[in-house]
Amino acid sequence: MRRQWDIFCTVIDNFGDIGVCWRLAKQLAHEHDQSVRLWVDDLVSFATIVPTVNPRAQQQNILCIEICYWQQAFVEAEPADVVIEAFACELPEVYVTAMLQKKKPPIWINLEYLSAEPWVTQYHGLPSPHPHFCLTKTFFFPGFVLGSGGLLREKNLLARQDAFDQKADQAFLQRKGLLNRKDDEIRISLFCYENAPIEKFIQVLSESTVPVLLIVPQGIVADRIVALFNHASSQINALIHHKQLTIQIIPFMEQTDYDLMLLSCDFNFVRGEDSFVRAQWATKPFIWNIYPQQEGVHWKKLDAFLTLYMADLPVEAASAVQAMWHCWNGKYEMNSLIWENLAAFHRSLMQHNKNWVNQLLELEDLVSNLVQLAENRL
Ligand code: TRH
Repeated sequence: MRRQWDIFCTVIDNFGDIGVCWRLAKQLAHEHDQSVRLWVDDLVSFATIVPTVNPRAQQQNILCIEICYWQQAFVEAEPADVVIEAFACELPEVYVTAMLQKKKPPIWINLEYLSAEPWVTQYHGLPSPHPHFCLTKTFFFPGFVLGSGGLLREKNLLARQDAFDQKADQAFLQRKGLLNRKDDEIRISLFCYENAPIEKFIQVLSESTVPVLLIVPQGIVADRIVALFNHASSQINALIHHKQLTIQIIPFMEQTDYDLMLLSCDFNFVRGEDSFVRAQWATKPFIWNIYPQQEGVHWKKLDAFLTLYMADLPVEAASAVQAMWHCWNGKYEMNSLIWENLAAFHRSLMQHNKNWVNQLLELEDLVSNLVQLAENRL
């Protein structure tokens, strides 16, 4: 049944919050024929990953989704049938009051951050009554196992990935101005936080026995790399050559193109939540830079994922993956051996990732689960 959905998204920092909400909005509208309104408090960040977004428009329609600028002074709006509060962003007071005034209060869902920790299945779907009003929020936890809310995955994801053959890859490289492939080259996309051992890794890559192309989107990390080489040219589109390593700094891509880049590269360094999930669908070996949290609580999250992901991985490959991920997140110092050990398992990791994806495909996708949950309660 066609329902009205309101998705509320605050951009805390970076692009993950809006990245997730945008995928969610598109899937709800295009695959489940739902009427979607997306409230975002930072249209500039949104326009960085979706350039058709006009950062100055209070209200606009893109791909059949109504996008509204969520201002501090919230304009009154009729609440939808289902309200998604993404990542515990707080709903505007006037909106909550309007929810109360509806004959049938909306289904209110708090979409939480993704985690592989075992407690997720216990908390997924739990109700939380509002302390003052007669409204109940439901906690929705994405995850990698049965009993969690699942992962964002479009219905045509696999077909689109299959269609990305050599010819499509070539066309993609040309369209984005990326360098052509060299024989035996290793192609790496690098998207990470500042806490990753970037300079050390660059040193390691430059000593590689085969040519390496490192593709880096513009930003603080790219700035650091440019500074490392005292490179004179402008940061965006800079090409830096050092021994076996070529670094190409590129403009930040539109989200749909970023997904293609993950398919195009041999290794993907990803971070946060959304690029981390997309790298898994791409099936190329990936290295996760987890969003650092206070008191190191992110380590539990990282190791919980490794435990699940590596359950069927032979021990040598598993320890190569773990060593690289731990180094990349700052547990030990990075060195060539760590990287070479991991790179040596490229082929077996490709196979492992296909199996991992097949395991994930057995779960219902996040948006189908969300629609189901809402329908059950409406
Ligand atoms: O930007 P992030 O660091 O976002 C993070 C996480 O969501 C984290 O959990 C949250 O707490 C924090 O923000 C506030 O990394 P993430 O999640 O991978 O999101 C990046 C988005 O940017 C993703 O949708 C992919 C997109 N992207 C592009 O569209 N083009 C690009 O060139 C690149 C590199 C990324």
